[in-house]
Amino acid sequence: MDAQRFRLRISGAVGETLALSLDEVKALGPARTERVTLECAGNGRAGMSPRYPSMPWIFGGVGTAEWTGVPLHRLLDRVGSKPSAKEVAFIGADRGFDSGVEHPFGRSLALPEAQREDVLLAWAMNGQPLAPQHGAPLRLVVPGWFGMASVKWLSAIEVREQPYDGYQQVVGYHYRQRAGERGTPITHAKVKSLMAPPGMPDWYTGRRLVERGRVRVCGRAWSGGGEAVVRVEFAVDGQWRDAQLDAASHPHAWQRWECAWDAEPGEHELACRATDASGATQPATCEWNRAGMGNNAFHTVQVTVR
Ligand SMILES: Nc1nc2c(c(=O)[nH]1)N[C@H]1C(S)=C(S)[C@@H](COP(=O)(O)O)O[C@H]1N2
Ligand SMILES: [Mo]
Repeated sequence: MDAQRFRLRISGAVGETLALSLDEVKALGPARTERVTLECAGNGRAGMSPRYPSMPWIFGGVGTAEWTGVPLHRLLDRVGSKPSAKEVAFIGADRGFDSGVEHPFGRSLALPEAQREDVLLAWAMNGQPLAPQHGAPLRLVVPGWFGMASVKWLSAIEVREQPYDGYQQVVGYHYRQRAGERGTPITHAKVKSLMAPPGMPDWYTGRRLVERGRVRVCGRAWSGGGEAVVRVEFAVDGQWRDAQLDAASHPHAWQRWECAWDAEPGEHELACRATDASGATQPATCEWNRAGMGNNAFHTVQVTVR
């Protein structure tokens, strides 16, 4: 998208309809930077069987970045939402088909959620201008939610009195057992942890080869909805122990954890699991759902120690 010609339109149940240039968006108020872990709701889909024919994510559909932008509520305050307003819809510039239905990528949030101080209209990532693949020139960043809420290539905002019925809102992003059933909308990310597998890999199987002796295994843990991770456990062959966990220094960014392991020769299974402040923890296997969403089963790694 051409940043010079870019206009963000805001309309609907507002006092004033606007079309703002990128500079006008930046001038809405002081910039704010948030460190946010964004995870795709489909991360882990490859581990659910039978597998839905979408991106076959294993573990890689997650990352953490510092997003700089202006709180969306400054724009909402500026245009003045009507008392009847209930939701805010965000429409990206990209269009496509899913199951034969043409639609733009659009998502909505309830008004109070959209008014949170940390929901940003972001134009920078890690101190650099937003890259095209991450939504340049402007994207929404919704901390605590799975990635689909953070609409990229943002082109229009609609303040609504009726629920938004876009395809990605009502058909996509639900936990469902069967096609066509109503299901449960996907919102916040779930509690999850990953480890950096120690040693070196056998490429095809992913099994790791580790030298005997003291090994420091480290990883990251996060949760959604602003819940901090309060505990990470690490297991060797099913024997769980507490790992050392860094405090949550940013409310929506993953936390580092580490655990020492005295590796003894043989075949072993390593695992990690996190628990958040609400008490939610990771299951050994995640309940299947049709689109392969929200798989937060333990991360396990098979290791041969020599
Ligand atoms: N306009 C638009 N925004 C979008 C999407 C999209 O397809 N179109 N994908 C969403 C999904 S499913 C995810 S997981 C995140 C990915 O953000 P990233 O590419 O910066 O990692 O963007 C979200 N925003
Ligand atoms: Mo996603």
